[in-house]
Amino acid sequence: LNQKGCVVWITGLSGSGKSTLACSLSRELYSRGKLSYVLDGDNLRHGLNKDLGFKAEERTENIRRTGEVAKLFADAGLICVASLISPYRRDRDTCRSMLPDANFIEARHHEAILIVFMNMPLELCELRDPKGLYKLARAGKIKGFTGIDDPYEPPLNCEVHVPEASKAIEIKQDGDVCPTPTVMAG
Ligand code: GGZ
Repeated sequence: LNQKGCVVWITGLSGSGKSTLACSLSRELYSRGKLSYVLDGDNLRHGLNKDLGFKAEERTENIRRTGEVAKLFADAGLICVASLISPYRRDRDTCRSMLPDANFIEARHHEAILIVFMNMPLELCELRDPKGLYKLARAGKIKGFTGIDDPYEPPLNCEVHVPEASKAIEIKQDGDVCPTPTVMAG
């Protein structure tokens, strides 16, 4: 196996298309003969992170744990695609500090992290609302929902910026948000 491990960390609001991008990225990598593994926030919360809720310190622990697992996958030589809201800059920085910077990937010959920012406006995520969670949050039935009454801090130093929906995301008739292939190239 001639593959260097790395972490692709996808951050963005609920409904911004993170999971869809993670999934298509993983499929594309497979078709190019690369081993990858997707760590999806929502899925991890059913197992590894099932003891965690959505208070700030719980989100921090969620990101820290996932970052450690992502590092293990990268150490094993896989491309680990992590898709979590990861709303707090400090938590994403913690993950970054666990892994060498992507700028050094060639020089250092081992794992690195790339932060991908799904820059989807709240209005569009809310319009899409695939699980009806924004509706519940607006009705006050979910407290501390990211973008509604809990903050999302956009990255200041991401390696990949997926621009807002009008340019890069196509909303299909069935309501699925699908990142265009151009986003994934390179
Ligand atoms: C944000 C919430 C919340 C609150 C439940 N805030 O879009 P989804 O539904 O399927 O994925 C979201 C998921 C967020 O899990 P993460 O592990 O990615 O979050 S974080 O990185 O902030 O720790 C959403 C659902 O859980 N969900 N309650 N209050 N998202």
